[in-house]
Amino acid sequence: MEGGGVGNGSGTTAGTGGSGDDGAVRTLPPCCLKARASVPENDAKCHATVVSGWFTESRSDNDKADKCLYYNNPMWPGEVHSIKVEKILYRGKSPYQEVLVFESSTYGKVLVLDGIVQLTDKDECAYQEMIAHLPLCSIPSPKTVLVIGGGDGGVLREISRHSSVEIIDICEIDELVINVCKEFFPDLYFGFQDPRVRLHVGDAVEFLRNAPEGTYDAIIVDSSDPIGPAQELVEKPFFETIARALKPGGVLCNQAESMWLHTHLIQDMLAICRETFKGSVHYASTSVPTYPSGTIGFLLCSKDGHPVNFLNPINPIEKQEGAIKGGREIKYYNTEMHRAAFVLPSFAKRELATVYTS
Ligand code: JA2
Repeated sequence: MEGGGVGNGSGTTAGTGGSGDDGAVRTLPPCCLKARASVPENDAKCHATVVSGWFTESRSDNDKADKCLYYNNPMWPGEVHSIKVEKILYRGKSPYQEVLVFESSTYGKVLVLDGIVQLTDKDECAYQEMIAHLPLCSIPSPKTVLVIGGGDGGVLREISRHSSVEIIDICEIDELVINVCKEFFPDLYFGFQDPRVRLHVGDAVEFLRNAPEGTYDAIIVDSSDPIGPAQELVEKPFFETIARALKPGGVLCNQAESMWLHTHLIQDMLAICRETFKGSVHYASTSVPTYPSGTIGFLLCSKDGHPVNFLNPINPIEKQEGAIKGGREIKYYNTEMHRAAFVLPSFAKRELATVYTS
């Protein structure tokens, strides 16, 4: 499948700074991307390309594509993923990233940022519903919610099913993502039409720094992979600003990659969150066929205050008056899926055990 991939060269060691206080320099595992992502040669090759009717994630630019070389993404080395294209609908570039939208043969419309699939019509429900309802169904009556990223609007759509919610702030850095989703993904952009939504276009770190302490009941970090604009969003200072902005007993749900591909990254994030959040910290996952390895996870954290038992939702979606919003039924989430999301296979249990709380 893969020939000479991007990022298989040098530059694989760096101080992660992440979980340890010892300042030790250690070898980055293949999934820990930042050192590799910053190699300009790699950046230059990470472009979305459609060749012979197929989109391939992080394929090389056109001249290399002619030679049928596939350049793998440093976050999932040794594999590439392709989706059959019916029609390219949009290609553009913002100051932050390349944006591509195409109609696929089997997954409906697909949104791609910097060569990486972000969502498809067919399976977006499994991601958006879980990232929103896992935190919001775990606390009694969420009122103030912040979404970081999420410029497609899907997470807003799901939050708006919760009638207790009064304010939904969203901080998305890239206005082009919002505008493109408005045009091509009306079922997601629909989320922006809720009058409780307040849109802030800008940098999340700065937004959080300016947020008064103890503002939010829940913060949802719907970020793309930590290469490019989302790089800072897996680091300790970011989690500290999140914790500061949460109310006592407030919760964080953070996109946390795949247990098949990114154990080291998940371990680092779990360790940082255990230091930062004094309540509970858990990893949950959901099944998204168009993401590499077909699964993606979330970190669920609570600030000290009222204890939060994420594993047993006390604010069930079935009791939400506004749960069926705009006639759109919930497709994926239910209370059983909520509980099941925290059940880990044995290998992941073992690998996360060193940093896991039960
Ligand atoms: N996709 C997004 C987003 C925020 C704004 C726009 C698109 C995602 N968050 C999730 C991406 C997961 C990628 C897995 N490889």
